[in-house]
This record gives sequence, structure tokens and C-alpha cells, in this order.
Amino acid sequence: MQLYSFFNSSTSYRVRIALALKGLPVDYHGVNIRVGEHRAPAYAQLNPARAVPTLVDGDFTLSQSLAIIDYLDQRHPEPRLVPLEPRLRARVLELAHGIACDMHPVNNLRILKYLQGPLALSAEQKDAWYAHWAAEGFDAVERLLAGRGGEAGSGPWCFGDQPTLADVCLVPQVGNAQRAGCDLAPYVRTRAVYAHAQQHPAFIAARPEVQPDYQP
Ligand SMILES: N[C@@H](CCC(=O)N[C@@H](CS)C(=O)NCC(=O)O)C(=O)O
Repeated sequence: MQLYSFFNSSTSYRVRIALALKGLPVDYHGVNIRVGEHRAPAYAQLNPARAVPTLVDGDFTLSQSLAIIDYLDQRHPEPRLVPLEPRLRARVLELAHGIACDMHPVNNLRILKYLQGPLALSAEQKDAWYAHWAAEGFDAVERLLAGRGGEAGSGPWCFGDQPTLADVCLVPQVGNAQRAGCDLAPYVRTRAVYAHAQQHPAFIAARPEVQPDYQP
């Protein structure tokens, strides 16, 4: 398989974690979204949204990180990242969608560029936008984690004693927020899951700083 990724992209990071958890090797292709490589016509042939990540599996090309992870989960079910048990599955998707659908899109690169370009916001206003929506999102994540237990039992991960799609989405989003200088002190459960994940080999292998296209 081929993975088109950018080291600092949180959606690419999700897929890298999923691949590492499942022990699936890929050929890594760096796409530098800071300089607009994702908007080149050749790349748009691979990814209709002109974004990273993209997975190519033989003659099958797929965009959207959650669709890619679901595909990997169907093709390589062990370890399963989206549980089968209906209530646990719903809980995992509830948190993953909160991050992927509510949090990530409003603080994505093209949104931040639009704020500072066409809308002419200052760097301070852009940073305030970022911090506001990150706080809204992590408040919700923290409340979701506080309510866990009924379906999953206790454990060091978002929902139980195995990493799931919820952790796969949470860890990169925390990484983004740390990079943006957000105050994460109020989010005790979120930080505990993040700290636990930092010890796991698959999460270590997926970190931005160990990717082939990493730039300090
Ligand atoms: N919903 C998509 C979002 C993909 C996405 O927007 N990725 C970001 C990097 S995290 C990107 O390529 N941004 C480029 C841009 O905003 O121009 C997914 O989950 O794959």
C-alpha cells in the first residue's frame, strides 16, 4: 500500500496510527501542504478534496481518514478499531465524530489561511479563533470521557483497555492543540489518555517527528 501523508497533518497521523496498530507496512509519500503540494493537478487525481491523507491499495485509491481506517478495519480486522458491540461502537464513533466532524474542520489549514487572507484577520484573531474552537471541542471530549464506563469498563484508553478509533482521533488532535499553544490543563481525562498513548509503540511510530518528511 501507498500512503500520501504530511508529517504534521493530524488526519494523516490518524491513518499512520491505524496502520501501525495493525502492523501494516506502507510506502510513504510526503505531500507538503504548507507549500501547496496537495493542490497540484496530479495529486488532485488521487484525492478529490485535495487534502491528505490518501491511501492507495493496488488499484483502489481512497481519501478521507475515517473511510481509510474503516477500510483497513474491514480488510485487516485485528486489532479492531471500530468495535462490533453496538453500544461500544456507537460510543467510539460518537467521540471520533466529535473530533473529526466538529473540531478538526474549523481549525484546518485552509480555514486558517482564509481567515488571514480574504477575511484579513490578524494573527492574534486567528489564534483566538483556533483556541476558541479547540476549547469547545475538548470540553465536549472531556465530558464524553467522563461518562464512559457503562459500555467499555475502565481502562487507560478512551473506552476500555484497548485503543480504538476514538484514541486514534484524540491523540493527533491533542498534538495539534499543543502545537498551537492551547491550554489543555482543564482536560484531565483527555491528557491522561494522551499520556498513556505516548508509551504505545504504534502511537510512537506514527508521531510527526519520526516521519520521513519531518522538518523541524
Ligand atoms: N476530512 C478529511 C480532512 C483532510 C484534511 O483536510 N487534511 C488536512 C491536513 S490535516 C489538509 O490536507 N489540509 C490542507 C488544506 O487545508 O489546504 C480527512 O479526515 O481525511
